[in-house]
Order: sequence, then C-alpha cells, then structure tokens
Amino acid sequence: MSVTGSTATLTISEGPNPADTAVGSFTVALATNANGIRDAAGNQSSFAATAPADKAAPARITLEMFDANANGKVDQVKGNLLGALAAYTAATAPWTLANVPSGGTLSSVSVTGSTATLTISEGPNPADTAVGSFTVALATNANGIRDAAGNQSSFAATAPADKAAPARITLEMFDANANGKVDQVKGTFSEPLAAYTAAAAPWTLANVPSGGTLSSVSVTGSTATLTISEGAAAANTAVGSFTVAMTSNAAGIRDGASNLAPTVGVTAPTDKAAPILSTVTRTGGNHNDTLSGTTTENNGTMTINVYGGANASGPILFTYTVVSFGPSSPFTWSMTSKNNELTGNAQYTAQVIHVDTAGNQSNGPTVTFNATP
Ligand SMILES: [Ca+2]
Ligand SMILES: [Ca+2]
Ligand SMILES: [Ca+2]
Ligand SMILES: [Ca+2]
Repeated sequence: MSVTGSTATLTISEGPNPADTAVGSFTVALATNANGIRDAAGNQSSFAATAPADKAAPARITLEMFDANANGKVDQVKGNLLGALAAYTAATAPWTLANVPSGGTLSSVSVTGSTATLTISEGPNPADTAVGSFTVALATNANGIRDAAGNQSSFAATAPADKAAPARITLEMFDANANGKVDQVKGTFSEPLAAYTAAAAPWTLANVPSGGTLSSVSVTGSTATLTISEGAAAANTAVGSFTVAMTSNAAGIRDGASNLAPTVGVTAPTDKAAPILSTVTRTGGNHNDTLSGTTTENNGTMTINVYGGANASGPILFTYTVVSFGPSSPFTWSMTSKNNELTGNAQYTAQVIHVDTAGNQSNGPTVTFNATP
C-alpha cells in the first residue's frame, strides 16, 4: 500500500486461482486508523465494503492457429480472453496478422462469449501448417475486444500456438529401381514432421502391384517414405486397384506440437512409375516388317518412331501407334508396317516410346534393322 497525493495504491499479490478480470463479488473496505488515510488535520477516512470499478481489460489466455478444414492451409485463429466480452463490431480493424502461412489474409472476426474467432482466407502459396513467423497483434478499439465496463484489450505481435495438424498433400507410387515392380510410396505433408517411431502400424496397403508388401516406413522432413518389398507376381507399373490407408497414431505422422495427422481412408496413390519396356524384336514378313515387345502397363500411349539409318538421330520417317496390348503383364504389343511402306533392304532404326496415362514416359531401347525386300 502506498499513498501519493490524493491516491492510495493497493498492491495485490496475485492469487492461485484461475485468471479472472471481472469484479464479481470483490469489495474493498477502509477502516479509520490514526496512521491511515487522513488529511493534514488528522481527520480519518473510512468507507464500508465497496465494489471497485472495473478497470481491468480482458487478458488473452490463449492464442491458437487452426486448419479447420484440414486441407493443409491455415484458415482460423482463436483467441480466448477472460470473461464475457462486449458486443464486437470492429470487423477486422483492430487485428494485424503478419506472415500468415500459405499467404492467407484475415477475412472476418466474430466474438462469442470469451472467444474471438478470426477467419482467414487461405492464401495461394503451398500448403503449410507450421507457425513459422506468423504473428497476431490486437490494438485497442472502442468497438473491439473489451469487457462490459469498456476496458479495451490489446496485445503486441504474438506467435499463435500450433493447433494445425500436418495434412497429407500428395501420395505417390514409385518404381525407384526401374525394374517394373512398384517398390515405394511417398506421402508428403504440409509441414516438417516429428520423429516417427510407429513403424508400419498406421499403414494399410492393399492390392500392391506385383504383390508387393510394406517393408518399412521412414520420415524425413515433411515426407514419409514407405518401402515396399517387391512381390513375386509379374512386373506392373500401373496403379490398378492399389490403395493406401493411414490411421492417426501418437507415434506416427505428427508435427512438433504433437498435432496428429488425421486418419486418411483408402486412397489410390498417384502413378509415378514409368512403364518398363523390353528389348524390341523385329521380324520380317512378306513385304513388311513387324516390331514387337512387352511393357509393364496397358494404358496410355505407345508410339514407335522409325528413323532412316543406324540410329535415332532423326528425322522421323514414320510414326506408328500401338492400339492394343496383350491381356496380362508383361503386356505384349506389336506393330507391322504396311505393305512396302519401308524400302526393301534399306536400313532403319525404331524406338518405342510409352507414356502412361499419368504422363510417365519411357523411351525404350532402339532396334536397327534392314527392311524386308
Ligand atoms: Ca484449411
Ligand atoms: Ca502444425
Ligand atoms: Ca522396382
Ligand atoms: Ca505407371
């Protein structure tokens, strides 16, 4: 307690109970005291138990960042303040958001009870559920965050707590060693991931091409890599009915703030495995020539470019398109030149190019031959 001029200041040791800036049933009484509050003539002041006027602005208890629709882009901030707030009509004016992940911008603000909800328009930049350098500041505003007594809240630029879980952005299937059998799946997430110790437990793979099985899982940065033991069945670089599912797991995919990536049901991975083409066989016929071989998927576009001479340095003299494949992997194909289309005994070089429906391109080995007379 100190007295300066006509003001007595009572310093209160903060109590152990939860934060509270409402007056409630708080009262202060003053008794007369010969050494207490009195004027120079010794007249002692006193007053009965009296509720103080509320001059305590609502303090911020939590400030949290969310990706409410779980698409990997931050879209919401919630600030929890103390006590009931007065009707809020300040729109976005009192708030300053800096470095919103993905380049988001503040769209609107609503206040319910003691919670201010900031709705963020997701930005155009890549998915990002990490706080990074994101900050939120609140300025005092007569129509802004304040209690019923009009005490206006504010706070300086503050990083929100991370409540945005990693979202899976891509799921891709690979044939990393290019032998025609799928051996890897990669899932990329919207932020760097915490150390992964869940092994294969969260993952369920079904109908892996060639009958592969999940061998191990590792996480580096924002990418989970599933290593697949290649199966014994025929080479096949198409997705087919291959699916991957992942369950949320406390030791699994999560960020540094322990937000667990949500369960994702069966999902077909994106095809990142190019067809693998066999050596091309050429057989001569009656005034025509047949090229044949195999490939590891029966979709997309297969073309055969025929060049004059001993190599594929161009120009292309003929282009053929394969329209059908054999019934099972490895898928057979063949192409026969039209009668006398190629000049008898002249030298040609053919190259097969197969682009699967996902756009993965394989340029096959060339075959050089002398056309059938
Ligand atoms: Ca979002
Ligand atoms: Ca996060
Ligand atoms: Ca492979
Ligand atoms: Ca493929």
